Amino acid sequence: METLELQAKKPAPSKKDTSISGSEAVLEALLAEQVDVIFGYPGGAIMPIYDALYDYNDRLKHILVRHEQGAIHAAQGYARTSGKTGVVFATSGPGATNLVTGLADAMIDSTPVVCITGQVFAHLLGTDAFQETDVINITTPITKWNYQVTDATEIPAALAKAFYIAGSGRPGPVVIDITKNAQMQLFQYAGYSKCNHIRSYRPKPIVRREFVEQAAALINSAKKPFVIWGQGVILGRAEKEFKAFLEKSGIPAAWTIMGAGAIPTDHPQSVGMLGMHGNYGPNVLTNECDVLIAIGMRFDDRVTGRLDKYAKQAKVIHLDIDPSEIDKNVKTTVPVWGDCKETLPLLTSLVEKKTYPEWLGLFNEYMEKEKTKVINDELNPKGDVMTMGEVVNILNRLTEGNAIVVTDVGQHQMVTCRYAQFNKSNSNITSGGLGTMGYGLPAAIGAAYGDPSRPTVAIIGDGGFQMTLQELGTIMQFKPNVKILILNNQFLGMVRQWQQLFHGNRYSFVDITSPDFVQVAKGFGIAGNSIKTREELEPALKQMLDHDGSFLLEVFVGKENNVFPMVPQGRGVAEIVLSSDEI
Ligand SMILES: Cc1ncc(C[n+]2csc(CCOP(=O)(O)OP(=O)(O)O)c2C)c(N)n1
Repeated sequence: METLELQAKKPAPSKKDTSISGSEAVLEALLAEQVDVIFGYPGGAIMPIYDALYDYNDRLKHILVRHEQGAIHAAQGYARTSGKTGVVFATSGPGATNLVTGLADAMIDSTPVVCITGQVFAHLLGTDAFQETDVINITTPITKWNYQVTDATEIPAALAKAFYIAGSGRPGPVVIDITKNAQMQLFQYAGYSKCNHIRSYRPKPIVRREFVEQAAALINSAKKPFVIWGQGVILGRAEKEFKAFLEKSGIPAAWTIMGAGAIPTDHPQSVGMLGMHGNYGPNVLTNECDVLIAIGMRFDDRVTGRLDKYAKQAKVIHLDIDPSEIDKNVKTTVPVWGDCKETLPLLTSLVEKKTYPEWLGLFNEYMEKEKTKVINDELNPKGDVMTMGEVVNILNRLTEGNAIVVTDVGQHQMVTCRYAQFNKSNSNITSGGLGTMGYGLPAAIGAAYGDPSRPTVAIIGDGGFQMTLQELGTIMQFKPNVKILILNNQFLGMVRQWQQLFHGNRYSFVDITSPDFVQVAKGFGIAGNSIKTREELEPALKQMLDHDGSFLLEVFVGKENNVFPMVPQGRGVAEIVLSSDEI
């Protein structure tokens, strides 16, 4: 046992000695993978890696977060705006378990993240050692791959695999758990080779041309085809290919929350957002199309509503890189396995150039109805009370739709996704699948590192902000430029909405008291402002955007405003309602 401890002391290397420690091998791997930022938090079981980092500080930027959940959400935000893999360091035990929410979030939203966790000495594994947790078993269902390293010689290959698996095919999170002895162990280092192949792992299924041909034939014979797209288009970097397909085929297209921004929101064929709080037309007309073409989306229940009432009349074409998504929720007529960057151009070459003026017109008619009943009042409210929609609308104007918009979870998230203008891809950063409150602030920090060329605006509720506001400390110390916009309705708004609509107005623990957020920000050296009136809104948003550095703006909005339209839980998409009277 002592020998393991003694290995920490590295003997003076002889000239030909190519030995390095496991910790150095970790950092060499990160350099070879061109990692430019690590989000992390140190502790006992990862101290050798942090010790080595001391000498790599000029080449690897490390952001010390205030909680490991902040580290992984930041890495997720970074991955989503940069298109690269986010990297996290955390210690064993509580450090590693604090990553669990983020891992689950990254898993369900297909976000590439590599988490390196320290672990107790190999000889202590299974002894309930101090800060020992079985990270591998805990994280197995919420990682694309995880692996425990107990011998330093394995580190280069394990990390090469980790980066390959996290970023290839359908991306996802990977955990590499490294015991302390392996971090300290010296070994003969033969360099780092990137991994681009693993036997038994096929990240991209082989495209079957006959399926693409069948899909094209179905599309060419359709009268009312309808495209629904998701994040797969963005993850596949297939925005151009997608636009070319849409513009040749002339088919109206709607997006899932995760797909927002793959083409500009105001594209003439973009007919709105799908799902529980999506637009009226795309939801209703899902049940009227004759061919439904799903691209890089996974038929989440928030998108489909009741499955036995979902698009039963339609033939379904599903393009997906992950064959396990085919027929998972919705029975597919033609499965088009493959990376949509490859399958879309093939499909485009086979579809006829068409337009569907009447069919597209129907979406526009439905949009007019939604405008009259919902959108106009949300964007231009008559009373004095501010709405979330008008805040987002003015923000669109001021940023000209070019901002990175990060949201937390709740009403503000739905309103933002409905009304934000996205001109660029990788702009809508949100926790779609897991719906993790507390995601917004740390994800915005990472998003700002991932793409510092654009303003990052984090739109967060008064509830969710209080879940991870300690990350203001990270902003204070490392100064990423993050504009924080708190839409304060003084309630846990989304839960309150459900209690009002479906639980007979019985408001049970949704009334949340907040601190003076501007004072809190001030405590962290961050400037701020808080406003309650419409006259102040535009100047305050300008002040926030023009401020040199991070800024917190709190806007008080209507306490009991609801988000509509809504597909009430348990109903079909065509049963979407425009107001509470229809429930
Ligand atoms: C970690 C976590 N806990 C609980 C929830 C359930 N939940 C979903 S939305 C919501 C209310 C959010 O309130 P707030 O942050 O104030 O945003 P608002 O809905 O008012 O915009 C809650 C509690 C969640 N999504 N995540």
